[in-house]
Amino acid sequence: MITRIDHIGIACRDLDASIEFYKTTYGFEVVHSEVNEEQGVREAMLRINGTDDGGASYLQLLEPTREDSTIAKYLAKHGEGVHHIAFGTPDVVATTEEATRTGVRVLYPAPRRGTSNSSINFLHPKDCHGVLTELVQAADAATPSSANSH
Ligand code: CMX
Ligand code: CO
Repeated sequence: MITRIDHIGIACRDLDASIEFYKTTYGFEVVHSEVNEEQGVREAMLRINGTDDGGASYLQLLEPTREDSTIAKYLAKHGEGVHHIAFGTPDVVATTEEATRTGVRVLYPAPRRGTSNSSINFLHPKDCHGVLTELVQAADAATPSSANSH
């Protein structure tokens, strides 16, 4: 089940320059930043709307940390721009299984660590009409089993 847009991921050559652009043009503020070495990114999350309880929507600005990373490869081929969309779900494993059943390729056999210790997986863009699609379960999202225990 997908419940919201979590973020739009944007590939940047210079993270600080992109942050400055979104601040100057729209007044968006960085609410979180981190380096995710597994994904090869330095990233900043800019909140667009919502609250901090996992219900917000963000822009995720992504700068590569190494030349062999996904974002570096994307920048070399396409230049800066929208890289992926990310849907929020309370259960990333169940949602990826639903996608697999419809014939869409899921990129990881099990979820990996995303921003702020979220659990993430990706659907292949070639199976999603050209859109790289991320599925995100927030770290504090209640899973169906834990929700039932209350
Ligand atoms: N959106 C749409 N199409 C894309 C794409 C994207 N972001 N990235 C690649 N493609 C297309 C390419 O254009 C290419 O199409 P053609 O064959 O028609 O030219 C095809 O997919 C293969 O592209 P590639 O450059 O050879 O790229 P790879 O197959 O090596 O990688 C993918 C593509 C999706 C497997 C890889 O980007 C990936 O593993 N993504 C998931 C991880 C990720 O994106 N991490 C960074 C963000 C982390 C976060 O959000 O927290
Ligand atoms: Co993302």
